[in-house]
Amino acid sequence: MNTLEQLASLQQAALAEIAAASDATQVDELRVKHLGRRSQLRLIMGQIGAMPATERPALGKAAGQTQQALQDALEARAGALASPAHEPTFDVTLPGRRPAMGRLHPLARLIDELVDIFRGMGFELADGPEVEDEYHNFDALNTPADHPARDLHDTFYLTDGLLLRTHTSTVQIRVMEQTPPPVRVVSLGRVYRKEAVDATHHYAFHQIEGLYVDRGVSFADLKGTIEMMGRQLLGDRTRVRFRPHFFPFTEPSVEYDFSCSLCDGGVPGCRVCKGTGWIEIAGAGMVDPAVFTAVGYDPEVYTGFAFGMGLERIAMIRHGVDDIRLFLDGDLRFIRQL
Ligand code: FA5
Repeated sequence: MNTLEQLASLQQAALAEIAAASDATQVDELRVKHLGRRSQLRLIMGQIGAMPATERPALGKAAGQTQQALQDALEARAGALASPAHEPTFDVTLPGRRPAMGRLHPLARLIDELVDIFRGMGFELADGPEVEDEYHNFDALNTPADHPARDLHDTFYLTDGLLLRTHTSTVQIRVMEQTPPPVRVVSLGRVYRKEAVDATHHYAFHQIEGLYVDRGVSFADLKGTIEMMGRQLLGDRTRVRFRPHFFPFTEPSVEYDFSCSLCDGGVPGCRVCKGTGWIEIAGAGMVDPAVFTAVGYDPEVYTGFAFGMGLERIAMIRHGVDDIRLFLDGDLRFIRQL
């Protein structure tokens, strides 16, 4: 590399360093490095006197230009760093801003908890589609087209005989179609009904479904399982009350209530149980033999229980919330309080 080229490359490298300087101290250091007595530029300038006389004027001029360019750049950078744009524009003594922390929706937390409870009792998790066919939502569950129980589960019909499932009982059928007994599953998910919305009813809500089929499963197993769930969800003092009911897909059928976790037994005016001491929770029963026949299980060999429970109802009790719509509206002011 001849001297002219050396000067050019030195200048290029020094300008890049100066442009990258981020404070006044660095600018000063670069001034010493590139223009100081021991700088490379000074070294080159010192050697020019010994060069052939014909080359000296051009070299001297180039060295002077490089020196000027570096001086200008150092000054410009120092000026830029001192300008108001580089002054801190905030008060560094102010407390920091907290990052917004997300958290799980109360229904998502309840779902996780129920999964844990039932896994602990040996249940597996099953899933099924929200867009269902009439067969899985009604017919296989012993509810043919002319059955009056269909009226109670009026839903949103799609084309091609499809509908939005009205309950998670559809998953019972899907599991039994795929799996030979014994089965022990829970399924949690969203269901839909063409329902007038009020404080305790929504057109889209969540259910948990449980199904246990084996040889010799009895109503006592159902009671024990439900009681265990109630205690783990709402506390050890929780009691369960079974009332006779009707579902086409279970026989006998019940509705069950949990004792009120807020007043524990009928304090007049309790906002959770309305003073009755009990809260209606869900439906359950022993799987109807007609359902076993529909899925190819032998009803003479196998028995089983099933239950279906609304998750919003549980969340309402736990958090003392008296309007189901609050859980589903997505209003963060509400969700953040739970
Ligand atoms: C059923 O859906 C049955 N599939 C339950 C069942 C499963 C019975 C297995 C037997 C064996 P029901 O329509 O009662 O039953 O609804 C069950 C629960 O869902 C109710 O107890 C309630 O907690 C909840 N629920 C029902 N309708 C609504 C609604 N519109 N909004 C919110 N929750 C509801």
